Amino acid sequence: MSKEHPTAPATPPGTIEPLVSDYGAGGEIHQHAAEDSPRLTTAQGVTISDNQNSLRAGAPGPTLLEDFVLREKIFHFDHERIPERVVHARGFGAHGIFECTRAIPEITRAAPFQTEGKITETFVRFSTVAGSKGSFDLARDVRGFAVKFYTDEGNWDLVGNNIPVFFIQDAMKFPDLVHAVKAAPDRGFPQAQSAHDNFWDFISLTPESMHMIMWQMSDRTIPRSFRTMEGFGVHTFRFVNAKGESTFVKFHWKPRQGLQSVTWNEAVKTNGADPDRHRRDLWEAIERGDFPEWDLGVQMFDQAFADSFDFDVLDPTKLIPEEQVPVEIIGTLTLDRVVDNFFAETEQVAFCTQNVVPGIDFTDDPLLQGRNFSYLDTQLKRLGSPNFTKLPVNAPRGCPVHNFQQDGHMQTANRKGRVNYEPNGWGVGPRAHPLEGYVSFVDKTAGEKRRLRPESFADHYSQARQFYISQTQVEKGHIRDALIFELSKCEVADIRARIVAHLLRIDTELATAVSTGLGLAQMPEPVPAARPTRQDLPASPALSILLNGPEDFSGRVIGLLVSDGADADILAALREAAEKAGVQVKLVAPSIGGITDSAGTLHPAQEKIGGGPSVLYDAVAILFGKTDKPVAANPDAQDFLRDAHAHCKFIALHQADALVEASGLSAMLDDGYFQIKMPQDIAPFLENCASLRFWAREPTLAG
Ligand code: HDE
Repeated sequence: MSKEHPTAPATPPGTIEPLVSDYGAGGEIHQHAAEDSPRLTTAQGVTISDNQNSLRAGAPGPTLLEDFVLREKIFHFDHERIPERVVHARGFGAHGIFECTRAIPEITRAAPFQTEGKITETFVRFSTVAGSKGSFDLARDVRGFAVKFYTDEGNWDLVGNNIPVFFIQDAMKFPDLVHAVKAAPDRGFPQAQSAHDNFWDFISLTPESMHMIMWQMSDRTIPRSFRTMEGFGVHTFRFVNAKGESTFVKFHWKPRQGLQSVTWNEAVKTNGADPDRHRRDLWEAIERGDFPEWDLGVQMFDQAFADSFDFDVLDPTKLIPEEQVPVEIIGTLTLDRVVDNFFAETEQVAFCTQNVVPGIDFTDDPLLQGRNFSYLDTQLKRLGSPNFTKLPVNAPRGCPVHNFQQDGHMQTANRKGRVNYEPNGWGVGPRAHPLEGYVSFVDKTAGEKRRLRPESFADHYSQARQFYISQTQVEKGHIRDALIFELSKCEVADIRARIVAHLLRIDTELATAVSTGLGLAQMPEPVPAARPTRQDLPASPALSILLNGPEDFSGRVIGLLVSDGADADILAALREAAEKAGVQVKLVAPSIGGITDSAGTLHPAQEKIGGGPSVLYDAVAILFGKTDKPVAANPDAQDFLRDAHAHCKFIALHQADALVEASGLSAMLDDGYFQIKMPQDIAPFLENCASLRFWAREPTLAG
């Protein structure tokens, strides 16, 4: 254990010996450390005698400039912050391992895919895009899904998102896109949202964004958890084998937990109830050993397919439907370790799309090419020195690093000796290796030097339509509602109309519904389009969240609202059945001290009513004692039930009639409700929970 940074004791805070304080003769406080505790020191290693009082000339008297202990402590504190990421500022990281489940050496020589069973260490950072570091987790926003593979042949960063396409086709537009979505420069708001004029103004003038907009307005941007979302490399990359032959590849992360999102109303309320919802969820899952897993899938294709495909595979606003090129699983990522220190790891991790290893190469996707400049550049600004590659979270692990790069701010690894150049006649130092080294795929390029956008990038609406028609009715309704919500936040009526003019190119029914929802005075003309929208592209079920949900209810949480006298047998049976199913039960009670059940057993609560609203749970159960009237009158208890109802959750009830009535729901009980009369009634409730929501209720909520 380092003397400088002792790790926290294992003993819980309440049992730690308090430091003894007393007033000395001069009125100053002395603190006596326990003899065996490590000494508190300055950064220079000098033991500090008093960490509570600055050096003063008398009492009261001026503080002395001479007090180097005080000055050093405050100086360091003053410099604790580094610039937050210009996008993806709010993120959460975890360590994991990648296991190759299908070796593909004939296709790529990339180290992680050479042998079945091969393990590669990884670090993953999930993020929102638009909000600042201190914003809330459930913003309607794209999520970053960045993975660093510490391979045997160097670091490979697959810096992806949870949506397989992007807003723009050329890096040139990125600063404008980001300026438009982030807080307006004059007022500094709104924070972490796209529901404002600048964003929609930009979008309305950027037809290529319409495919991404369909995804962004879908529930993909309000995931239930980082654990329940997909990840995508977005661009077409190249796999390159030992012979130098290339295969195009698109990367997919498929969550073994199944896809799951929340509803918009739930997201808004969750941001108040627990702004750290997603990071807490990931932390808790890993800490309890319920390690989240994703399969790595690849869509592989050759130039002949690229030439025959309806769209340009280098256009990042397009995807290749899985039904057309199957996603082949080649490995599994398991997140099994939380970070030791948020700053050192999550904050200082530096992903760069240019970090590739032999076997992985770029394509001419103009967005990818621009990113390759941006990431290295931004890390220098953020981390302050080109030596950020030496930070433990960024340093390669599976291979040595030898080069003649030297000096610079915060250098910690200079070579010894006089030789710092290559080639040198001293016979010292590393040399390049033409066979083992990274060789770019040999590609012919020719063309006029011009600022241009290829013709093949010109169809902006066909895949937007394809995404829309691939959704279930419920999901289509959510896209419509999201558009109405967001555009209703735009003060300029013309912006609303301009978006509807784009929607007309995608789906008339959607455009009409949005126009009605916005109360547009008249339907605008469709925007002029470079290409007509193709009506013949088939629906792709892989694009729906609801068609790709979990197989069971494991990894989910039931919120159990209880009161004193709750039936002991039912409570025990629910807990037992849930545990068997890998489901957590969290008790929400009138007081955090808990309740006493009908058998007289005390059950401590995890939340007090109000602190644990039902938005935090995947399903709810209400288990009251015989005298539940006072709890039924509690507005927070009523919100608990009303929200669970409004969010289409499955609800189990035992002796909860008074609450149902007080919540105004007596006439609304449907097949998503389960009356628990005896312990045996729990099984059907839990079985139904696997489908996550009782969507049949949704139409009854309208108005
Ligand atoms: Fe990024 N992006 N990006 N981006 N991006 C950054 O790098 C950029 C794009 C993505 O958890 C920045 O370290 C440009 C697409 C993720 O640390 C910056 C363009 C995709 C993360 C940057 C794009 C992404 C970033 C800010 C258009 C999905 C967070 C801080 C040409 C495939 C990584 C940083 C983390 C972060 C630039 C577009 C994903 C400024 C110029 C497309 C997941 O370098």
